Amino acid sequence: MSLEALIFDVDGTLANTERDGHLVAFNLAFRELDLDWVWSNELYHELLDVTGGQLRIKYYLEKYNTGFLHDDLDNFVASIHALKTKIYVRLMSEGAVPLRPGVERLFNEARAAGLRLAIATTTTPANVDALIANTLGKDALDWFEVIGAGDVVPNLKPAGDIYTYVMDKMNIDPSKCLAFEDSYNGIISATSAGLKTVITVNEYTDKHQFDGALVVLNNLGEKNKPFKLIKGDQTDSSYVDVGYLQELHAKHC
Ligand code: XBP
Ligand code: MG
Repeated sequence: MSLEALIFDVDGTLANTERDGHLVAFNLAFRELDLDWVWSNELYHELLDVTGGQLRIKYYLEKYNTGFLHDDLDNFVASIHALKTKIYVRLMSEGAVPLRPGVERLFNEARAAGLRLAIATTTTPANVDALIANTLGKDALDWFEVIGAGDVVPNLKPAGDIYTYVMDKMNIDPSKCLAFEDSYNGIISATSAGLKTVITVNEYTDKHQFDGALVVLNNLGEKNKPFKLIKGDQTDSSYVDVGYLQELHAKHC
C-alpha cells in the first residue's frame, strides 16, 4: 500500500497559532466586551485540554470563574466567540503568526510528488483560511483537496469524526494516508480514525503522551536546521521530506 495523502492539523502543527493567535484574540475579545477576564499563558495551557473555542470558554467559566452568571449563556458565549474569530482573522491578516519550520517546504515537495493534501482541524473555517491565505497566499487554499474544520462534524477532537469526514470526502482509506498532529487530543482523534501520525510538539504539548505515534519531533526541520528526534526509530533523515514519510509509511503502515 503506497502513501497517497497527507492530512494536517492546523493549530500548533502548521503554526503556533494557539499562543500567538487564539490566546491573544480571546483576551482582546474579552477586553472589547468589558469583561474582566484575562487568560494567562499558564491558564491557557490548561484550558487547551478542551478543544473548540466555545467549549473552552464554558470550561473556563465552570472551573475558574464560577461567580460569573448569565441567563442566556449559550448565546453569550457564541457572541464572544464570534468577536474572537473576527479578531483572530485580523491578526492573521497582520501577519501575526508564521508557519512552523518545514511546513511550507513539505507542502511544496508533497505537491510536486503528487501527494494529495487535506486539513482536519477543530478551529473555525475562517481561521484556517486566514492563516493559509496570509502565510502562503490565497491560491494555496486550492492546494488542499478537503479542508475539514470546526463543527462540520458532531464531535470535536479527540473524537475521530473530523478525520473520518475528511477521508470520506477524499474517498481514501486511512492506510494510504499519514496525519500530522501536535497534541494528545490530536493523536487520539487521528488514531480513532485509523490513521498513523507524525507528531511535532510545541511548548504546550511537549509533555503530552504520544503512544502509537510513528515519530515525535520538535518540528519538521529544514535542510540547514535539522529536527530533533524525541521518539521513534533512528534515521539518516534530518528533516521531514516525502522520502522520509514514504519510509515511515512503508515500515509501519
Ligand atoms: C484546535 C482547537 C481550537 C482552537 C481555537 O485544536 O481546539 O478550538 O484552539 O479555535 P486542534 P476556535 O489543533 O486539535 O484542531 O476558537 O475557532 O475553536
Ligand atoms: Mg493542534
